[in-house]
Amino acid sequence: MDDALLQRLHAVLGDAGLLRDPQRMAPYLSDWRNAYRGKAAAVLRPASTDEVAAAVRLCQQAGVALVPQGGNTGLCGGSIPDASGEQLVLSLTRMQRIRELDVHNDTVTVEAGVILARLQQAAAEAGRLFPLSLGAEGSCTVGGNLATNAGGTAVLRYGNMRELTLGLEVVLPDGQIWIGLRGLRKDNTGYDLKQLFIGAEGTLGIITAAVLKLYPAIRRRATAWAALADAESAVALLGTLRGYCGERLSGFELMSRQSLDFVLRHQPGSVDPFDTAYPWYLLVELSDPAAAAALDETLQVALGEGVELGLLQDAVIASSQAQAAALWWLREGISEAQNHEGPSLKHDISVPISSIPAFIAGTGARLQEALPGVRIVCYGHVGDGNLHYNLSKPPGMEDAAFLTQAPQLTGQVFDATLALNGSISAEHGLGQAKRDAARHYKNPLEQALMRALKDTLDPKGLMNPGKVL
Ligand code: FAD
Ligand code: 2HG
Ligand code: ZN
Repeated sequence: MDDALLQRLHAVLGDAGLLRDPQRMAPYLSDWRNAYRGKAAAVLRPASTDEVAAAVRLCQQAGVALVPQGGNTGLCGGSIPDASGEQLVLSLTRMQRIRELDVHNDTVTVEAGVILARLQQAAAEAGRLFPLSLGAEGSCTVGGNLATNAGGTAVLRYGNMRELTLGLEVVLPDGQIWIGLRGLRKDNTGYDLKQLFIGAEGTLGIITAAVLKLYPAIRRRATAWAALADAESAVALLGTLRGYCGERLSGFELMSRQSLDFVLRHQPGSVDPFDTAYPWYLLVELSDPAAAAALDETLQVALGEGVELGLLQDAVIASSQAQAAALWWLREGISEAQNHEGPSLKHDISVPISSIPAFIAGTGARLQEALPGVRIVCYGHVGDGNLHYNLSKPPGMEDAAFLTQAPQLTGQVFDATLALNGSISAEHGLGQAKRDAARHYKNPLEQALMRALKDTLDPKGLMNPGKVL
């Protein structure tokens, strides 16, 4: 790495904006699970859009690659540099301003480094809801949410990040600043350029700010935990609940018994809501802006119908906010609990909702044949057709032996996904984890179109190289 470049960057960004000390750089160079590790010549921490643009221009002139990073909670290694030590991490975490909250337009303009939970809080203080909700919300940033087109537990009702975005500000790979911060719900003036950068995982430019949609604050919630015999029942129940509750159905999360077992084993204070073990569980939530909405009653009637139809084996409705939080913790705690069981092979797949039972039955049987005793931690946003179909080693197996099986196990899962016209990445992106798999599984014409866009916007290939494409 050319020292002159680092000196120029230092002149633009100052001491707080350029880290070279290995100890201070360390947290930026590995991910949450320690599954990906890289090296970097420095970590850049610009504090404004102009500083981002100046840094990008200098790197462009010097031919040095940049790896954008937000909260570093991504699960596919997208924010981690390669092993060369020649790349620079560009962290947006100092860009923390909520620039404007327009209550009458129901929009908020935020900088990329704002933590999602802080944005939710700001919306609540203004009597509004910012609905994106996910387990990492205390650490992930709006920029990362946009770059991965994040999903989470409220997509069923509000859509993913793509659907929550009206405008963007982006520093392009040549250092120009595209200011597309329009808070318009209607704008048919040609191609919808913001959608190019959402879900691009930092390969087309650096998102510095966004205009996001706000919704009415939620004043009433009802939360239930239900037990089921199989995934068919969950899919059938989704239709039944929608019929009863319509738009108020805002959460519909499925978990296998294996998933709950891991939480009960590893998350202190977690308690099984039932005395008996069941094969599958659902967490169902209704929500409404009207404080007077009789949600508990509606949920009771709807779940009663589920029992009558033979879809549910048992159900309990939370009688307090604390109980509701405890039920949500059984769901949100799965990801971390699985880390305690050795390496996990993560598969964030989606199939049409109607195909979920066939996916679960067929893939489970094939995997048990391939590796008897493999523990399938299947859970997720079943109302979106999105399963986290994660695998842990059979009890007693060595980590290394399990990892040698990874390619063939993952191949089985992805083949089954494709056979049902599904996607190998529903909400976490491709990053470095699934780049090669995407080459194999994604339609060649779609890949060629993506490559053409990349080459047009980033001809030198300096924006997060080695990720996605
Ligand atoms: P990072 O991890 O820092 O980066 C992610 C990608 O975005 C990288 O490719 C990076 O280069 C790029 N990037 C970051 N900021 C910018 C920017 N400003 N401009 C351009 N590119 C940028 N994800 C879900 O979708 N749904 C879930 O339910 C969910 N639950 C999770 C639960 C846990 C416990 C954990 C650890 C993760 C979970 N995730 C989930 C994954 C992760 O939180 C999301 O992908 C999140 O959107 C990443 O945000 P981040 O700020 O941490 O981004
Ligand atoms: C969730 O829904 C997240 O809990 C994380 O998307 C999934 O860790 C995972 O595999
Ligand atoms: Zn998820």
